[in-house]
Amino acid sequence: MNTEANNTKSADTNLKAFIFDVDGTLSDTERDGHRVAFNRAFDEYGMDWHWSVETYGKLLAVTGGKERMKFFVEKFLDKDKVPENIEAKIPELHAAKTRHYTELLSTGAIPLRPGVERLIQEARQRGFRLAIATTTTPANITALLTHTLGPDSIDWFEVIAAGDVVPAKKPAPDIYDYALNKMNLSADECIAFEDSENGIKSSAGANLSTIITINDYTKNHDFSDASIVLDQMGEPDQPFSVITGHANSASYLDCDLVIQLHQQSTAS
Ligand code: XBP
Ligand code: MG
Repeated sequence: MNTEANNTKSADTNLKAFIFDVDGTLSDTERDGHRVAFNRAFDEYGMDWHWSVETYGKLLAVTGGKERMKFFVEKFLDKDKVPENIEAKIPELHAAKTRHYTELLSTGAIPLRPGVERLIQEARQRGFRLAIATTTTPANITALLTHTLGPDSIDWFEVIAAGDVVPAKKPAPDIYDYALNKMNLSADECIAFEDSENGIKSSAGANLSTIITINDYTKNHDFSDASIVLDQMGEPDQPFSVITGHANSASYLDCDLVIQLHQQSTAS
């Protein structure tokens, strides 16, 4: 069992900030959110593209919606099926996709994953600084946070590093480097939360300890650099399963366990 939560950061940790990925980590947004929004945009533009659950899993090899569409054109479409001027049309299509995605989120269709709200609230109470590092479009984060944690929650994150703010998206470390720089913190003062191989390549590339919560699309990814791999953050009445690593006697992810994992990985 987890011990009772403290109200302050433990004195002997140099951990200062939690940096969260969004898609797949805060919420399972890909299959029933982003994928559906892409398909609605394709329908709106009268295109015969349709990304199945399975195809979308392959397309997730590339992060970023515009980049993903380009990847689809280059690797999945027969040459004679490529629409004229598609490169020029992608930004417009992507804007439509963002509109469909944020509309979908506004219906409350996509909740946060188990344990996310609890961990964020505990981290705030204990004075940890919070940030976001993601490839998704800023409007998508605003919509997700507004319709899950409430509109004020956007201000809980002192840095929201997102989308095209860095040209090289994950797996490049740039988005994490950007967030660290904005917070004026070093990598060993922070910990990252990720769900995917591209995500941990990015966070580990920026020298951050990383806690992984897998999902259906990422369960077979390589997480050998992770501090721990969990099926979910878990709740007191909904224990996590440890895929790899050691949770000591904890059954859900709380700040004490985050501190322990951070200490172990920065000591090694
Ligand atoms: C998330 C993504 C995002 C979304 C789409 O990766 O790959 O591209 O699927 O977002 P990560 P946009 O969780 O590693 O950040 O369409 O807004 O680009
Ligand atoms: Mg992710």
